Amino acid sequence: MTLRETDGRVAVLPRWFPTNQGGLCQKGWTAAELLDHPDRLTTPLLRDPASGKLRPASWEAALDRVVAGIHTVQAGGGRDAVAVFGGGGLTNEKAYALGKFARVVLRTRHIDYNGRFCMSAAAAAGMRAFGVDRGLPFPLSDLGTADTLLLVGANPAETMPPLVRWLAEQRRRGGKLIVVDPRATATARLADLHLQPLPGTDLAVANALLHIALTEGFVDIGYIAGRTTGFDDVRRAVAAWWPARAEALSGVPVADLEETARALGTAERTIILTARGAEQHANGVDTVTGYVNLALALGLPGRDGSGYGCLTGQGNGQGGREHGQKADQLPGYRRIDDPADRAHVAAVWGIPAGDLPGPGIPAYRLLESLGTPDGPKALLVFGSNPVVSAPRAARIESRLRDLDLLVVVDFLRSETAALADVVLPTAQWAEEDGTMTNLEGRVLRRRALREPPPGVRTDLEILAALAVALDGGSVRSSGVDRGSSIAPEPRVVFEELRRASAGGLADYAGISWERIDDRDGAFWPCPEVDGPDTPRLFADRFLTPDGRARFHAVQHRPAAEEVCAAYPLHFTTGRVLAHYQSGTQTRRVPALRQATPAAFVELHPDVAERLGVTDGEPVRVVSRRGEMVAPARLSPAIRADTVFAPFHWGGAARANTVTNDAVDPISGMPEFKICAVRVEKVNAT
Ligand SMILES: Nc1nc2c(c(=O)[nH]1)N[C@H]1C(S)=C(S)[C@@H](COP(=O)(O)OP(=O)(O)OC[C@H]3O[C@@H](n4cnc5c(=O)[nH]c(N)nc54)[C@H](O)[C@@H]3O)O[C@H]1N2
Ligand SMILES: Nc1nc2c(c(=O)[nH]1)N[C@H]1C(S)=C(S)[C@@H](COP(=O)(O)OP(=O)(O)OC[C@H]3O[C@@H](n4cnc5c(=O)[nH]c(N)nc54)[C@H](O)[C@@H]3O)O[C@H]1N2
Ligand SMILES: [Mo]
Repeated sequence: MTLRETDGRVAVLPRWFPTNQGGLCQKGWTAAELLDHPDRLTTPLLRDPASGKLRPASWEAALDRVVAGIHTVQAGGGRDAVAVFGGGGLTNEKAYALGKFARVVLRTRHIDYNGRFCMSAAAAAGMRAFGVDRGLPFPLSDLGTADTLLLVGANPAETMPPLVRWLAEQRRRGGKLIVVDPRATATARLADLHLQPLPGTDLAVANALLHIALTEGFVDIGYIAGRTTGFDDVRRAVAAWWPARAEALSGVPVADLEETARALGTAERTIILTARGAEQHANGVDTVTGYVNLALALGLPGRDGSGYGCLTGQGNGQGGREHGQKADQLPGYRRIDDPADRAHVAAVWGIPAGDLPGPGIPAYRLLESLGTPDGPKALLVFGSNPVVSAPRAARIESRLRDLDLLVVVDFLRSETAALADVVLPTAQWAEEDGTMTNLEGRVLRRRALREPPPGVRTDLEILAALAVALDGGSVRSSGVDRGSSIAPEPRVVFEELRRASAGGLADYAGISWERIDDRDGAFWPCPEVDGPDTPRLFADRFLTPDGRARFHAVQHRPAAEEVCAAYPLHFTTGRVLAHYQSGTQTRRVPALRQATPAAFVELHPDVAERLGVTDGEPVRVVSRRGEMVAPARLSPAIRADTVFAPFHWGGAARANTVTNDAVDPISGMPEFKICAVRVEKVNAT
């Protein structure tokens, strides 16, 4: 988008770009309304010990409080007593600086971020199959030319509206769109075929599709032999997935499974995409792997106009997962437990490799450990609102309250900021330069329109100031200048990021801000300034050591929590068009609030009738963790054994009070998309 400021008023204008072709969604059109919003934080806040309230304070007093708090907890509990929590909305520069700040200045192993709740299942599956994790290994426009497009657990009509033009283009050219979702969403209504499985059964569906592809002879034997390893195990694993068995588990009719397998297997150009519906499960990595296996068996990845991809979520959901805010990661997708990777990054950072901490722990486990005897006692949050967005959120809220020091850097008073000891006001997206990497792995520039309001600092300025103030305390080690390790200027940070990522999987070495400006961004890997970038991966080889993609045999597992007499319904969660994430931003925009003023519980009319509930009447959704209350929204579009709620609200309507905190054993992804509940009429008790 382009922003224009006239007489102090900022207008949003759509901009033509290869991905959106001038399209914006309602949240884009209204995004500038928060820049001068009355709720905007313009001064640091400190919790007053006497009243217990947050009170405006000077930057000096606020930073002093942060530094003293960090020194105290590290003196008592060692370096790992401080933890950092980041976000996939941060620019590449900020994500990189945050990881460096944790490892070089705080010297803690504890850093992770909200992408763990978002991209981690697909990321882990992509790494183990292809040797790299790039959401789409091809440009988004390929969707428009797909003859068959399968969307599994994705609702882009509400979550990525500008993408819908590619679905329309695909349909216009005669392509077939198949959507897999327990609800007949706005996206499913665009499809030729809608499979409506029970939540948590996507892997059974994938294995049955591959079973049918094998039986009917759609698999690409030459591709499997020439470009992959491990197919024999997968063939054995799917042999027992007769379509009727998958139908019994998922409720998807055999005829629909067969139609899907044939559409995938006979098309010239076939694309399979997953999103959070399939991924946010305690078996998320295996479920994605099931669809990757299917794509590989059909010979899709690397074939022109075909492939597997995952629809990446947040504004910088891709770049945010590449440059070191993940517990086990260093910039450029380097691994913090790999000696050569540590040596490379330590050299760029000017510290001995031995000074780098080891891997930390994934987001939910980190949040759950806060304030416990063995866990961190201080937490710094940049770009997340876990009080609303973490699974089993009441427990996380109480862990945050147990901390000795909670610092939240935000431009609004989020539910998490409301619990903080120190809140630091930061700049918004229109007020700072930087880069973001989109769902195609394309690095883009974001230019500042204006200065932040007086009294507000950027995230980088805050990190730089903290580094200076903390140096000389508990983190001092001889001969290393940690105080000046974080540059406040985004461009300086980007230049360093290029060097730190050089030679890594996500190699930005050849990408300069000028190069991005001159063209429509640049796709990583891009190792040479004068060399090409990489819009398409896998044409000749995969990024595994032997260049072959790896099949992994995977089997369906039941949800971590199954329905029973006391909790007879399946509960799943997700998004609505008008709101974004934990809602901190969109709940404050009048037009968006008007579009969807409050949370709701989507119920099938048969369930409502059984409960004696009418449309709009408040209902209580109860799980073993807790309950939420919101008006019932009756809809025949949802399965009768499943209820749905959006997660954009806090307080009594917080869906995450109800969700289960089971996590995927490989990725740490929480099971946001299924748990067992009962629904009650509120005035009945
Ligand atoms: N309006 C809006 N847009 C957004 C966001 C937002 O908050 N609001 N957030 C952004 C971010 S960070 C992300 S990650 C993306 C997410 O984008 P999506 O993945 O498209 O969003 P969700 O609504 O979380 O989930 C998609 C669908 O999964 C379905 N689903 C639930 N359980 C299951 C299941 O077990 N199997 C299958 N197959 N489907 C299931 C839900 O019914 C839902 O329609 O959206 C991005 N865009
Ligand atoms: N039940 C359920 N829960 C879910 C999901 C689900 O589908 N169901 N989806 C999960 C997913 S995919 C995601 S991505 C998470 C997202 O959930 P959160 O991590 O809570 O994401 P946001 O609401 O975007 O929180 C960002 C916060 O940081 C602030 N912020 C924005 N930009 C910046 C910045 O540049 N710097 C700083 N310092 N602050 C900034 C915003 O004002 C906001 O308060 O929720 C997860 N939770
Ligand atoms: Mo996300």
